[in-house]
Amino acid sequence: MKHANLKHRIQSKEARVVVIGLGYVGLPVACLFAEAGFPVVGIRRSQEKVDMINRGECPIEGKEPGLPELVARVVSEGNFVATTDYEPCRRAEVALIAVETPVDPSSRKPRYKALRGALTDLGEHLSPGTLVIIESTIAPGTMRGLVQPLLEETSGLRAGEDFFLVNCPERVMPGKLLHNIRHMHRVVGGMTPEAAQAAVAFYDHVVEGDLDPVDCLTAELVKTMENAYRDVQIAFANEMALLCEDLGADVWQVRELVNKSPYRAMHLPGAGVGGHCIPKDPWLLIANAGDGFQPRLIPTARAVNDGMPHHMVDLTVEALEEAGVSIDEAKVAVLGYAYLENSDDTRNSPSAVLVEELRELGAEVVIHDPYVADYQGDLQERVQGCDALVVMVAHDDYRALDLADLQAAVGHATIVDGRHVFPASQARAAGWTYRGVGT
Ligand code: SAJ
Repeated sequence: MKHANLKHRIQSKEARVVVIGLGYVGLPVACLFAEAGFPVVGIRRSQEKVDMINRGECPIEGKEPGLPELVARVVSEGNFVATTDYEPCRRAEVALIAVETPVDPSSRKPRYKALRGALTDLGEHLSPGTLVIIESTIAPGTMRGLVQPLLEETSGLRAGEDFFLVNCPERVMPGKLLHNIRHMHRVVGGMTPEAAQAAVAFYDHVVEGDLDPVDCLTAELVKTMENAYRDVQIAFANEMALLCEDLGADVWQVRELVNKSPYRAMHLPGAGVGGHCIPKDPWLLIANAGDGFQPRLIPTARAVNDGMPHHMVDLTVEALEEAGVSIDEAKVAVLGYAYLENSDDTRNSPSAVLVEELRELGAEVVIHDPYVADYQGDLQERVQGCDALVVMVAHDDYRALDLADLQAAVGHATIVDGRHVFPASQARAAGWTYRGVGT
């Protein structure tokens, strides 16, 4: 299939689309292209999830405005069907891969098991003229070093000659999946300029933001670098919080005044950095760097941020000691288990690290989180008789709390605030023993 024919089929929305991986990236993408009028087949390994989607039900948990309705609509209109079978790839003109790309917790190197599986299965069913798009976040150099060779080896076709190859990194965020796909700018990295052009024509049907055609390496760098940037910024804020604690200052007041200075945007110190992107992408960014590059800032920022849940444990031990309670005799309530405020997502949650360490120190730990099914329930009841409350997530529910109401339920009024939910002066005036990140 010549490039012109593919572009025509894309522009007329006749091009048959396959989306491999129907998670929080692939499912909304598949539905938006189906809504735009393309015939879309989604491929997922789990038959249970495939059946759920084909019933018009959305398997993504958490609040995703518009997504459940969109899934139901495109399935009922017949533009979107899910399957576990890769056979539809043979007839696909656009094949999009959106599978997870985790990092090994000890080696910090990418684990591409899901990506290799998707590439191999697609390659075995790849037809000439197909536009292959990788939306997964990958280490710079992966398109050239893994994706292209594996697709060529399993398909017997040549990238750039027989099929088009693109990296268009996703920029989704839990809670705003559809909004982000529609409105965020996207880099479109083509192994050839023609590939990038075809992908720009494809995304133009769904994306209202800029579509910037670049080469693959640039696209891989943009995505991993934008999240490494955020991790370093958060690490700076956390280190300044530790400095202010040491000097007896209030980092929240200092931060507010620093940010009055032009071009300053000091991020929020906190109890840690969780989620599916920020803890992982900095490691992807530097994964393929050679001996000529010595990463210092990226690993250091990761270490600072990974240290914050441990710092919260130290603050808790300290606060309890001031209240005359030993950690190994304490009952501690942890408020918040999700990695992000007003979310049910617990991936890489800093709270998990804190809970494990508190229990290792002998504390009895109860957990509350209004969004996480295992930890929902009446907060007043959950904190009954606790010696300390540790605030790990700034859920709106916690910001609305009245400390006086809480005090009645809690034994020793001790609070350790990891997200500046309760201003120190207010807590101390109410008679609480207070510790907080940065104060
Ligand atoms: N956090 C801080 N201080 C901050 C900001 C965040 O401690 O100033 C913590 C959060 O509590 C959380 C973690 O960092 O534990 C990550 O928070 P996040 O706001 O970065 O949310 P994520 O992980 O969902 O990041 C996503 C990213 N989007 C993509 O990868 C496509 C990120 O690039 C976005 O900047 C971010 O959403 C966003 O702005 O919402």
